[in-house]
Amino acid sequence: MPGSAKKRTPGRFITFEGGEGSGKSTQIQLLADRLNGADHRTIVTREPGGSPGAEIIRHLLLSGMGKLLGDEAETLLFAAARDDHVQHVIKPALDRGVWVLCDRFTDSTQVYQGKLGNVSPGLINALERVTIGDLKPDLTLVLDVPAAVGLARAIKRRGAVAPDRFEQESFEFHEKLRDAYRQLANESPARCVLIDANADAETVAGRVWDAVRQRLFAPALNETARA
Ligand code: Z5A
Repeated sequence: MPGSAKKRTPGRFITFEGGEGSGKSTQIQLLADRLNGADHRTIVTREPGGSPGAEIIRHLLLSGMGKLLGDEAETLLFAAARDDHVQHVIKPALDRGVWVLCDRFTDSTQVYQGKLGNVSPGLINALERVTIGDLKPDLTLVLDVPAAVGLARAIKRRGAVAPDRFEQESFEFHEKLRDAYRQLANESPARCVLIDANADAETVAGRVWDAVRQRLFAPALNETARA
């Protein structure tokens, strides 16, 4: 009926970042359950991957094939996967008013290929402009655990399965990774929240929910109160 249609809540874009075994996949699902329970339509997705084309590239990257091509070519593969994912999954979902929860996004490229790799910020930023344009996450949750804790969790989960291309990196690499993520969260305080993820999953989920409420719900509640 004209004039009585409910105003659609805009979709929100939340990304999860952090090192190996920091608990992103666990927390993203717990947040999705909570948001679904609050009647927000959500999708959970991941990078590299998240769309059929990007999942093929993921397979290539995690097998170590991308690394063999060199640092820049591997970065191009991450960008190609992101482009497909953004065009076919993330943007359409946000346009439909769906909340998109994504396990890793551009910050992973900035940290892994940029701060820890040999790829120039010029190339990384140019690829970012091409693949995402002005699509920035509304909120990025950076899960922070000591490298030893994250690696122990990942090793326990993996069991007898062979480590992938990134799991093979040294302990020192994973410690630097943690520092780089902490620095990133410090540099972008308007978008990022650093979450102490060195606790049981339920406690961490409470911290994640507090951050989501404060950053994404409190402003809307304040506006309603002012109206
Ligand atoms: N990469 C890149 O280089 N550049 C890019 O642009 C992008 C990615 C997008 C993808 O790896 C790799 O690609 C990634 C960076 C690179 N490499 N690394 N490392 P992936 O997708 O295969 O894996 P991951 O993103 O690193 O996530 P992960 O290792 O699967 O971990 P997680 O998702 O953070 O954690 P989890 O699966 O939720 O938990 C791990 C285990 O710990 C599991 O058994 C849980 O049950 C357990 N767990 C979870 N939370 C807890 C708590 N709180 N206490 C105890 N145990 C817990």
